[in-house]
Amino acid sequence: MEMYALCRRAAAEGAVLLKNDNACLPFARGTKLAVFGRAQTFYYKSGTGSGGMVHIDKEPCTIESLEQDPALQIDPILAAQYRDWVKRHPFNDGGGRWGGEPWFQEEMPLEEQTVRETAARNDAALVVLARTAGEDHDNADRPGSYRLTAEEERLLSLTTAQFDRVAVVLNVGNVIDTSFLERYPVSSLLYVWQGGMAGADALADLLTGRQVPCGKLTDTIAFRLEDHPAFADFGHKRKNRYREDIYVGYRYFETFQKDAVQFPFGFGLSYTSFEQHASISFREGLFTVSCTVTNVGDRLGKEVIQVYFQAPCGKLGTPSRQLVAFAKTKELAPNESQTLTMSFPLDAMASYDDDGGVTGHPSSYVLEEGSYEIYVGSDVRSASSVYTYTLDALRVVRTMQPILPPTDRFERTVAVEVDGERRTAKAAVPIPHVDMETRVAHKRPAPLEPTEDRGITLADVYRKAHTLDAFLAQFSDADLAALCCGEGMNSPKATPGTGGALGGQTASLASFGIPVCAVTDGPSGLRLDDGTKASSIPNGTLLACTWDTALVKEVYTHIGAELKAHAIDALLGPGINLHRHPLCGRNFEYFSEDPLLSGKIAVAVTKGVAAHGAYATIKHLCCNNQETARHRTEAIVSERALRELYLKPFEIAVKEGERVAVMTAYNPVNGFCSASNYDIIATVLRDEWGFDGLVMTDWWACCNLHRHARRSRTKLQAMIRAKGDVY
Ligand code: BMA
Repeated sequence: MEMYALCRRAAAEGAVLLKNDNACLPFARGTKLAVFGRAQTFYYKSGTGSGGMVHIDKEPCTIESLEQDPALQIDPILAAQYRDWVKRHPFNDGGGRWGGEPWFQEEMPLEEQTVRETAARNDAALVVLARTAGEDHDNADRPGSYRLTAEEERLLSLTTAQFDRVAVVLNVGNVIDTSFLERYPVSSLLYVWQGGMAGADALADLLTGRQVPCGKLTDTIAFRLEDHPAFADFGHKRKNRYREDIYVGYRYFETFQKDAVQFPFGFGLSYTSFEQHASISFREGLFTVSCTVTNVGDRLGKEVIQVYFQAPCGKLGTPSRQLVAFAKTKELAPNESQTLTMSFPLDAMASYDDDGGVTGHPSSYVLEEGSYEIYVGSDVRSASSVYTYTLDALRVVRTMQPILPPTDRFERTVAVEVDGERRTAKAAVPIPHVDMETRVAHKRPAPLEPTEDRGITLADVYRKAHTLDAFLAQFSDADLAALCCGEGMNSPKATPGTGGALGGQTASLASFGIPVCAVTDGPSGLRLDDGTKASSIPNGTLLACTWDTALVKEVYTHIGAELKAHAIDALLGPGINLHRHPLCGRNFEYFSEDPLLSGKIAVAVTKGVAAHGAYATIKHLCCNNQETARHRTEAIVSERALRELYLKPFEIAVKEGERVAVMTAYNPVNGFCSASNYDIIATVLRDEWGFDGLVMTDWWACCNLHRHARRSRTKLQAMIRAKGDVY
């Protein structure tokens, strides 16, 4: 499918319909529609920073797409009033300074009389609210960011007072406060996120019913921001103790605070409705879920089936739900059925004992004895139990090397079972003794005996005419040092406008036949700072909300073709850090609060990019979960939370993806800068996961050789020691 049409379909498939009273949507053909909200005069195709900035021929604009749509009659008087007002209050891009763009654009004040007159002329109202965010800037718990501005509140108040049907559309990068649903009788609520170059057209397709919403939330939406478990430990400039531990998102809310949830993880409405019947079998350590979905409504539609489990609370304490598999139907006509098959191994339900062996098996993934409940459904809350697997005795699945002990003592959330209910409790985070310096010393590779230039080239190594060691032994120290440093942005040695160049950037390295490799951002399309045009695709959150790995792969296959056409070897994306907190400025690039979904979408991205020979760079390893003080704020995390949550998407992408490169994060984790973090790169990524691909740092990242040692942008031996490749 041609790229624009594909992006248009993808942008529609990732939209999430959360409310649709009295089938307000889709608007029937010929509906006279009044479009409110100054955000109609533009469209956020992505967030700001490196995850955006894709140059395209024509920027999308919501009101233009709606006016051009033959199925809608847009009120011309109101549209003119907005255009006229915006002429006097133009879009504020912060003067084009990096990170200068505000998160929102000022709302046009409305008179009650205007709304009353407009209501007399129209059948329904559409209210467009929009937000952006991005690199270097988190969102904030204030009007114009997470919260509505006074003008936006007034807009909702006046429109819901004058119109029987009001649909609210959110063109946003992050989840924002939707408590307004409790204050105003809004009929429909549709998250369209930031849908790339075709996003405004996709919105028209959804409002007219040409496309049926089938997106599902990849985050829990809580009524109150302060109920989010990471609320107290987010945004600090020096350190954040991850005291919520593994209880992030629905792992917290479904276990401890169900009533704080406005919309649950995995939830999304359609214009039609489905019935499902699931069965499950278990053979040789593998569960296979079979679910037959039937469209029992009167419109085409797609459904996403999700499989969750609840492990026994046991000694470790576990969440009430964990996503373990999912699949999406094809487009089903009314009365049409499709049977989806999803499987997962018993071992996928293991938990990691980082607590000095409270289960008797320290540093091990274990399956504690007890009942494992399997749930199947179309969101985490309504999924129903289809099977109970009982384990008579604890099983050790795998014993690991303990890594990266937290650098602070603090109390973390744990789950304890009281009268059959799981309650939060606090327990001291374990600080296992890990003598990394000794381990590093033992693993130092033997030095190569240098030789003179024997004329061995990289191509000879590729052809296996010579070993890599024989090739490298020819290098001078200056050659070796040059190989460890990239350059850019906009290096003249690589495709113009790209974010970085690495490999054979010196005459000497080039003489050994090492090509110059070009790398460029980003997750929402090729960012070419010289203005070269490229396809601007839907943002990461939107693509994840499709829950459709085949579609994501198809979109990124086109990105792979564009990379090849521009002689670019690696895309600096996908960003796969977890949505640990709703305010993180880069959530729009990232996928979800859930590690499995994040990992599986990442795998699809890598397979798409690889289709034409390029690499995808999974980033930022790890715990880049906020933008405030992102270069220096330390993430202090338990080993269990690292392994079960923050490393997990990277593990899945490395083990199941294709042509994967890795970018480490700016921030330190438990005292060590990610760029030079021996345990994350050498112990886990290289030794445990067997990754032998390229590991690059983030741009101008800091390194440190010892825990909490002074951080420096020149101490690259720390990066090399940790088995990173390129600074
Ligand atoms: C850094 C990070 C990365 C990005 C890189 C190159 O600041 O934001 O995500 O890929 O710049 O632009």
